[in-house]
Order: sequence, then structure tokens, then C-alpha cells
Amino acid sequence: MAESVRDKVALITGASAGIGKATAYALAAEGMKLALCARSTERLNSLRDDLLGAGASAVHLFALDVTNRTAVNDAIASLPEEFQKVAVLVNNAGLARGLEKLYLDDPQNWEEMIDTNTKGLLYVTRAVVPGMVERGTGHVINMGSTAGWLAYAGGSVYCATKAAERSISDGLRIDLMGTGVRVTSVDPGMVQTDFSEVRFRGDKERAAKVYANITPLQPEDVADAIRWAVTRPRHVNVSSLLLTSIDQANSVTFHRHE
Ligand code: 8X3
Repeated sequence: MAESVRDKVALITGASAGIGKATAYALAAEGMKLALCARSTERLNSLRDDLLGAGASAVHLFALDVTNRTAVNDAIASLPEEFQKVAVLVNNAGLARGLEKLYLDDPQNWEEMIDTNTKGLLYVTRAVVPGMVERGTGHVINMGSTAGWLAYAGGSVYCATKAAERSISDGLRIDLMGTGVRVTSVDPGMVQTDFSEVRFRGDKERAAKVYANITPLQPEDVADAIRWAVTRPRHVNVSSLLLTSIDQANSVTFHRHE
């Protein structure tokens, strides 16, 4: 029997595009209240009416840079009353920068990835989870990657942030035993989003090559997995979901069509 999450609050970081946005729609279809953030609310604003039309019972949009610890604490502390009891936290905000050999790379790329993918996830988790523990219920969904299971050329720091996400999820799951709060790591392979365009700082041609001659996952495929995990009965903890398109076996092995 699926667990109803109707009228419960889901907080999604990095919700203005890609997997975060698709997850907002998937959880809207479950009738959830959505607290959505991204660095800017510009793209989020245009989603409000559509998400309500898609079934969300309420929508709250706010700007948040998860790398700013003070801003994270302030934003969570000042959520409107109706959105304060976060039932599902989707730690989705994340990015990759470059695909350079580690020993030649610009350390600024490392800072951005570690600050967002690792520290940002920790800050939001630290701000939200105590309330879940107090209420004796909640679900943390952390966005991992096949990259966290096997490092690839030029990806050592990005892969390290996703390996860190796996360890953080595993450790947090242990820390939360007996509290009623669940932890799921969702680990997709290649997904067709603006991930590669962000990685290559707007180089569309290079980004397109990443997905050439393969059928990647779509953001909706990942959102669907998240929707499934959060609607399992309360005694079920889906620890991890490793998912790839049929053209990908792991972070380095692809089947490219002729
Ligand atoms: C995104 C998947 O393979 O581009 O995490 O690193 S990959």
C-alpha cells in the first residue's frame, strides 16, 4: 500500500530546472505542498501556476544559495507557517565544473562543486532534519550519481562529491535509526538536463556531444523514482536507487548507437 503524502511539505533545492523541476511536478501529482528554491526565483516564478494545476496543494518559492550557511539557516527558519513541517527534503542542488585532469584543473572548480554538492547538502540537511526528528517522521532524498560509484577521467572531484553524498547518506541513515526519518540516495547515470552545459560553462556543442548517439535518462525518469521512494509504506526505507538508461552500464561504459 502506498503511503499518502497529500498536503505534506516537500522542500526541493535546485528546483528551477532538470531533476529538481521534474521532481516538483512528480510530487505535485501526489498533492504535496511544495517549498521550492534555487539561486534565483526567476525561473521558479513561471512554474507556480502550472504546479498548482498539476496538483500541488500549495507552492512557496524562495531564492537560496545552498553554499551560504547563514542564508540556509535563515531561509529554513523563516519558512511560512504552512511550510514549516518539512516531510520530504530533496537535496538536489548540485553541479559539475569542467572535465580537466586533476593536476591541471583550476581549484575554483573544486570549490564550487564541493561547496554546492557536499557542503550545501550538509547545511540544508542540518537545518531541516532536527524538525523531522522532533516530529518523528520525515524523508531525506539525496541526489547522488553513478559518478559516486566509479570515478571517471577528468571527474575526480565531481565524483568525489558524489561518493561523499553516498557516505553522508549511509551515515545519516544510521544516525537517524529509531527516529522515523528515512534516507534515500538516488544515483542516476546520464540524464538529459543542462548538467553538461553548466559543466562546460555554456559550450552547447561540447555538451551535446555527451549525449550523442545514446538515449539518456530523462529528468522525469529520476523524478518518478523519487516519487516511488517517498510513497512507500513508512516502515520501508529505500536506501539507494541506482538507475541508468539502457545505453549505460556504469559511469564509464556506454552503448553509442551507430
Ligand atoms: C551525472 C552523471 O555521468 O555525467 O552525475 O557524471 S555523469
